[in-house]
Amino acid sequence: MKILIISDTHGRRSSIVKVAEKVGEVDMVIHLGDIAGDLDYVEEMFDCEIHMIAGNNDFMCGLPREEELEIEGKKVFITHGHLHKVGFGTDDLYELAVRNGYDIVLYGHTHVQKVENRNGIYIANPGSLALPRDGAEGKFILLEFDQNGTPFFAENSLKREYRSYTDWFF
Ligand SMILES: [Mn+2]
Repeated sequence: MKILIISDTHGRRSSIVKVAEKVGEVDMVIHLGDIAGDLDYVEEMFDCEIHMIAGNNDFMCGLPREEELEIEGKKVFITHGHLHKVGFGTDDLYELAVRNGYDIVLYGHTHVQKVENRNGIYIANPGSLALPRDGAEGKFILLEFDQNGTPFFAENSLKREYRSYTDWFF
């Protein structure tokens, strides 16, 4: 199962087009907020299961602020992050994960790509597809699982040839 994780597209549709062209077919898309009106556009671009949540710039869009998912037997929590002080780090999210038994927490908002494994809990931010603060190129993550169910986060940018677990190990 190949999952595209994106965030903070802020109305820049070209970034959504670029990532769709780059990754080709995926099994699921998760958008972590600050979509800025492009909900329908995201739905159009990908023909698969899509989960989107509201960021601090998504007003009256009808999206949930946060969502709990089960993916490949893992308990996954998705949030934009502005309600969890992510500007100061991921301590809040980590504590939330411990309290609720989440295996994986995905967030955005900082526009900086970051994957952490804190005592076995994965906390990952794909960065911003449109307005990265960690370089010139839009960032995204491809999430896959190996046969033991271990998640594998491939940190990607729009510029580089994309990397995925399957490409590396098979
Ligand atoms: Mn934001």
